[in-house]
Amino acid sequence: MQKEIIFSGVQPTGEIHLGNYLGAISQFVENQEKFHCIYSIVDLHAITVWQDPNIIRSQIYSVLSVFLASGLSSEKNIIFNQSKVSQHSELAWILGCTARIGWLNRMTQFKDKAGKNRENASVGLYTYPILMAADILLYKSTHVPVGEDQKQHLELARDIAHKFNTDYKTEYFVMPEPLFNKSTRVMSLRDGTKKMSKSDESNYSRILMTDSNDEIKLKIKKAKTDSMNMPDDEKNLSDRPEINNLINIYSASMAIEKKEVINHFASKEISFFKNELTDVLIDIIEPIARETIKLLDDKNYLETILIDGANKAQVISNKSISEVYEIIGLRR
Ligand code: AQP
Repeated sequence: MQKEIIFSGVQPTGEIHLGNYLGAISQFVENQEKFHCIYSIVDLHAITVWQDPNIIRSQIYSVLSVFLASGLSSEKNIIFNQSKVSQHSELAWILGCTARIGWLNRMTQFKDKAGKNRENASVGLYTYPILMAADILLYKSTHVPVGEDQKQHLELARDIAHKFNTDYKTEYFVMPEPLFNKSTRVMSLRDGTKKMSKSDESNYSRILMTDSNDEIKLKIKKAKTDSMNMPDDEKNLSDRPEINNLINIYSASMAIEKKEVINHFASKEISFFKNELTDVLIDIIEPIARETIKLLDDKNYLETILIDGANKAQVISNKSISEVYEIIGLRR
């Protein structure tokens, strides 16, 4: 195995959107050339919020199809769904005995996701970062791609690894380092202050990686903006979150600097910019959508990929979990 190992996951909580693609999957594709990568469809994380048993399986297949259609190789990487590898849950229990309640109480994502109805949130949502630590540490991952919202969870994984190593006088767990994404956070097309999300009620808030060209056109046309023309300076964007978001999407999609986008469209009408943005998005999404839809037609093939990935993941995770049991004085 190569020295540097990446672990990252995507929850099958809905259809993959442009935010998931620009913020995660396109980076996964780049990373597969440089690292040994383990990409998991983290279904056990997904059920921390209720998921319909009748659709979660098809959502797993749909995430996998977008992975493959975007260029992720099942040969170069280990790709599987988390529930197929029970060592994730086993290690999460052990690490849950290392993590401290005070540490979990500081996790801001739980506070955001549970909202005002905290007493009614699942215990799984609260202990989610421990399962994430297990995902990472099980494979001795050296790097974890993180956006702003996952930084705190990675820090927690490092704290858990450090405490485990100290408690058991070992250097067993590797300290995972963050790998910061280049691209910006993609925001909702209906509200530029809210993240584009699979679970947003409005279909018009997100562009799916399986949207048709007409749907992309319509969603960009309907995307909320203001009545001014395009800005000619980045400073003028501070109170225009929706236009700022569309410019960020253009910049990330074209892999060019934001400044360049602003200069190119300075003072032009928003409708002109929207048309250009639509073309850019269609160029990226059309081939991925076509391939995704084709792959979704062959569930046996998709299942084979997941089983094969899980077998490879188990070779590593089985060894790790046995070693961990040995360290804590138990035997499997
Ligand atoms: N809007 C976004 N912009 C950039 N990156 C994003 N990611 C998610 N939304 C955006 C990145 O996609 C990866 C997979 O995310 P996830 O499925 O694990 O969970 P999430 O961040 O909670 O994604 P969603 O789409 O918002 O799902 P729901 O609605 O279920 O919560 C991660 O790397 C994430 O940073």
